[in-house]
Amino acid sequence: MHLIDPGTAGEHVRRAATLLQSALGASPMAAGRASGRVNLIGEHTDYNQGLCLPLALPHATYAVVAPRGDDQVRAVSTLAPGTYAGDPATAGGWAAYSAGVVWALREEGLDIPGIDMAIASSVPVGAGLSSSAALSCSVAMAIAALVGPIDPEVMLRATMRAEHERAGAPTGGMDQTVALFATPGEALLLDFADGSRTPVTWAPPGLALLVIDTCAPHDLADGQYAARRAGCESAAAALGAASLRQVDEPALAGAAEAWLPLARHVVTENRRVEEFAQAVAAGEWPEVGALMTSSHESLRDDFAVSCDQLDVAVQVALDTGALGARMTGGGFGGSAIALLPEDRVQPAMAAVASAYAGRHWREPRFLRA
Ligand code: GAF
Repeated sequence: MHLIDPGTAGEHVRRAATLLQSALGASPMAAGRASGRVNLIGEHTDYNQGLCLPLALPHATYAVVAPRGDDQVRAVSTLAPGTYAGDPATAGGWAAYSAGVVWALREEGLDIPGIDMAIASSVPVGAGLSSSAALSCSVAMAIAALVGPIDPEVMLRATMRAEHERAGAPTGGMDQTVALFATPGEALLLDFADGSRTPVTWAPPGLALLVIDTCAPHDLADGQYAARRAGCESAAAALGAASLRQVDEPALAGAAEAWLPLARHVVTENRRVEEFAQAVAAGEWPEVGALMTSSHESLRDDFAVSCDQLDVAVQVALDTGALGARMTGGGFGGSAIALLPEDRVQPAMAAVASAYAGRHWREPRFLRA
């Protein structure tokens, strides 16, 4: 049982550069970096014009690139076997998030040459910590370093298009936004109604944010995520609102339709994000923890995106002294976060590992945000 180390930028860039040379025979000309994230609170709100508060991890993905003489892309990664080679307009799977970014930047009207690229990362893959956005944004950053500055808003649109149109995951933009706009360790209060991005100081004294990767499989392109998004859109339409951001709690009173639990989660979650930001600013850490736990209950009971591994991680962390705990990210597997006194971190890790072993689940992994 150990904590996943973010490593250093130098070490990851060297590994990627060595791979570029050995697998593709190319010399790196530029590099880019983008962070993974945990979301402190505000889940499944981004595509409802709502509020969320992600925190950029020290764990990051690094891309190194070299220009080619044609318009093709080749991509290799220390995390995936094989090489993607071909027209970036047809890239799928993990290549949607690497080669697909070249396609998307061209769609945005930029003149991007063919690219050879290699990737290294310390963001655990499939853990709900935004490894996909860290990948696509590191590629966009490396290409910007190669061809000259690219407007970050164009990079945001392009990385989102790669995910929507090449990978087929209709996500909301939180992950790419934090990857492109937050520095490591920085939390950003994102408002998807007015587009504002407000830095929030996250430094709970004497407390640690433990990330528990349940290692339960998680896939945002498998239809469950899209179904929740469509359900929210139906709820807003039935309520005569442009999005659930325009809906308040009294407006839900008396509703009995099937979409009610989805709408109730989104509407109450937006309120929890506001209360959480106020509690952080006031240093009211027990309240911060309580809001995290309420968010988890809402995601479990109303939005139905939790799973047994997440629920057990949250409960065991709370039983071990966490002020609060919740699933983070899209759900259906992935990771939970727990706000713990420093001296409860090791006991919580041991207790979660033992609870998982007792249920014959895959061994969880841990990192610190
Ligand atoms: C995933 C998506 F990529 C985000 O856009 C967001 O909707 C999140 O799930 C849930 O809050 O990470």
